[in-house]
Amino acid sequence: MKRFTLQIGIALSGMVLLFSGCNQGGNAANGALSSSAAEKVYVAPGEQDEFYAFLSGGYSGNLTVYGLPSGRMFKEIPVFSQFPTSGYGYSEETKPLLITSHGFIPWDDLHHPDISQTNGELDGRWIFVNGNNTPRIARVSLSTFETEEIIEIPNSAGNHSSSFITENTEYVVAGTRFSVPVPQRDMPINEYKGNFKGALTFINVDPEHGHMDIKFQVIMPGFNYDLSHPGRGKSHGWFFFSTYNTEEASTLQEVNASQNDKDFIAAINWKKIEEYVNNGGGTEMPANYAHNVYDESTHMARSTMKKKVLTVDPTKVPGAVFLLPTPKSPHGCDVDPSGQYIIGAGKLSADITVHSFDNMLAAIEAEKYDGYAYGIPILNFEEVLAGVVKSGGLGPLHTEFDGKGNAYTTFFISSEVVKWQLETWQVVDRKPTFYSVGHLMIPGGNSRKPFGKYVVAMNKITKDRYLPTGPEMEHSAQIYDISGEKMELLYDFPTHGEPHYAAGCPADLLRQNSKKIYRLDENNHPYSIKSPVDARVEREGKDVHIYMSTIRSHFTPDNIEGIKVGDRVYFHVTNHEQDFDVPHGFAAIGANTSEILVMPGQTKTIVWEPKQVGVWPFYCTDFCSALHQEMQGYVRVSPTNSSIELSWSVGE
Ligand code: K7E
Ligand code: CUA
Repeated sequence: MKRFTLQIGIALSGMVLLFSGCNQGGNAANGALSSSAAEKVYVAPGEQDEFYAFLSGGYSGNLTVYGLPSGRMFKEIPVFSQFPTSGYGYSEETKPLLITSHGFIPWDDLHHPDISQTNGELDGRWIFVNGNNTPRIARVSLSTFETEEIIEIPNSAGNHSSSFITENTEYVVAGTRFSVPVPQRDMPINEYKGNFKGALTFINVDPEHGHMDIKFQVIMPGFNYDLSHPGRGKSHGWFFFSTYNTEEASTLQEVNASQNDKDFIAAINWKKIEEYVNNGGGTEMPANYAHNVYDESTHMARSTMKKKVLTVDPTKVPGAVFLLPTPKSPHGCDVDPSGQYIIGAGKLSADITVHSFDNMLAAIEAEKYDGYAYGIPILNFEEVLAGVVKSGGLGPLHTEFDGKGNAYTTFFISSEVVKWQLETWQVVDRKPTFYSVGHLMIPGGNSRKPFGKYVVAMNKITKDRYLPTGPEMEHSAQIYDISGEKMELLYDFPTHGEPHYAAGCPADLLRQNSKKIYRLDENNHPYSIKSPVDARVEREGKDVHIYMSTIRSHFTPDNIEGIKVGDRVYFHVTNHEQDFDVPHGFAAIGANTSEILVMPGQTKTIVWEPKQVGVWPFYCTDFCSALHQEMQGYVRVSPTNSSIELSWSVGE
C-alpha cells in the first residue's frame, strides 16, 4: 500500500472506528442469507475447488496457493525468503536463487503475481512475481509449484510496477517505483530533479523454457512508476504505467508529491522499441545483476552475474512513448479485456479516470499535445479521456473485470468494492469490505478472458473479523459471488503476510499438469545415487560428502564414523520413493540451517558443521510411515586430530 495524506489518514482511522463499532460484518453473515452463502463456499470432503488462487504474500516474500470458493490454503511457495518448511533458501541447491549484486538476500516484498498467457488467455505454465525491495522478478513453475528462476533488475529501486506480462508472454515487465541516479553514483539527494531516472525494464521470456533475459530498459524521467498493465487485443504492443511524484520532489513526498492536479499514465509502444533495438538501437551500459536459474534435472540452481544492460532513451524513438494526464497520483493502472480502456485510479480522488486507446491513437495522430516532459509528448487530457466514473467512494486503487462488461474497483479509504459498467461509466453496485481493501482479483481478470464468477478482495486491516491473536493479526481476504447483478459477500479467510495482488485460474488448467514425483532415472544431480547400494561417504580434505538414500523407513548409510570437529559434512539426500506425496525429511542436531524436505526422486543437500565431539543423531522430519520414528541414524564426531577411519553402515 501507498502513503496517504494526513487528512485522509485521519478520515481512515475514523472509518475503522465506525466499522468496528457497528459490527456490520456480523450482521451480514446472519440468518437465511448466511446459509445460502455457506452452500456456495462449501466444498465437501473429498471434493475439489473450482479455481486456484495465488495470493502474493507481501512482506512474507512468498506466494500462497488457495482454492476458491473454499478459501482453503494448499501451499505456501517460498520465493524471496528462506523457508524452513522445505529447506528452500537453506539447501545448497536453492541458496543460489537468492543471490543478488548485494550478496545473499533472503527476503523481499512480493506484490504482483501474473500467470503466463497465450493469445491473451491464461495458459497455466508459469506465474511471475516481483520482489520490490532488492529489485527482482521470479518465475514459478505451475507444474512443480516451485520457484525456478530469479533475475535481478539493475537501475531500479522499489520494483513495484511489476511483474505483468504481455499477452503472449513475450515480456514480463518491471518498472521502478523509486527513481534513482542511473548509473548509481554518489550525488546530493536534493539534486534529484532532472537527474534521477526511472527505468522500465522489458524482460524477454523464452517461449519454451520460460527463461528470462533483460531485452531493454527504457530510461524515463525521474517520476515514481507505480503500477502497470499490458495492452491486449487492439492495444497489444503497448504497455501502460501509472506515475506519481511527477513533481520530482525528493523530500516530504506526502505533501510535495501531491501538488500536481494530474500525474501521468505513461504509454509505451514496446513493439516499436523492440524493433528499434533489433535494428541496433539503444546504448549498452555496464551493469551488475544476478540471474539465477534452477534446473529441474539437476535439482540445482546456478547464479551468474550479468555485466551489461541495453538502455533506451525514449526521446530517441519517435512515436514510442506518450504521457496521458491522469488526476491525483494514480495508483492502479488497469486495462479492460478488450484492450480499449485504460483505467487510472487516482488514489486521492473519488472519481475513476478511463482513457480510451482509440482516442489515444487519434490524439497521437493529430498531435494533440499539451507540451512535453523531458521531450516526451503529453497528450491532451480531454482528447484521450473516455469517461469518468463518479464513484461516490474514496481512494480508488485497483480494478478487475468480469468479461461481461463490468469493472470492479476497490476503494481503500471508503472500504468497498464498487461495480461499474464499461462505456456507460455508471455505478451499478457497491459492497463494503472489512476493512480497507487493497487489490482484488477475479480469476483471469488480467486477460482477454476473465472467469467472472467470484471476486476476492484482499484487505489491509482485520480488526474484529477473527478471534484475536495478540497485536498481530493475519490479513484477511473476502470472497464475493459476482455471478448475479449484485455482489454477494460469501466468506472471509485469513491470508499469509500481506497480500497485494493475486492471480487465479480454473483448476482444470493446472490440475492435469501438476507434477506428482520427480523421476529417479531423470535425476542428474551430481551427488544423487540411483539406488541405496550406491550409498557411500567420501572425504575431500575437510569436506565430507555423504551420498545418502532415503526410503521407507531407513537412511542408508545410517551410522557414520570418522567425522571430525572442523569438518564440513554435506548430506546429499536422495529420496528413492517413486510414489506421489511421500517426502522424507532430514535434520541433524546442531545444524545451523533448517531441515530439508526431499520430494520423491529428488536430491537435496544440507551442510552440517559439527562443533562438538560426541555421537550425534539425525532423523527424518516427515511422518512417512508407521516406522517413521525408526528413521534415524548417528554420526560419531571425533577430535580434529583423531585417526579414526571413515566408515559407515549400509544397514545390512
Ligand atoms: Cu496496491 Cu503493491 Cu499493487 Cu499493495 S499495491 S494494495
Ligand atoms: Cu522418512 Cu519419516
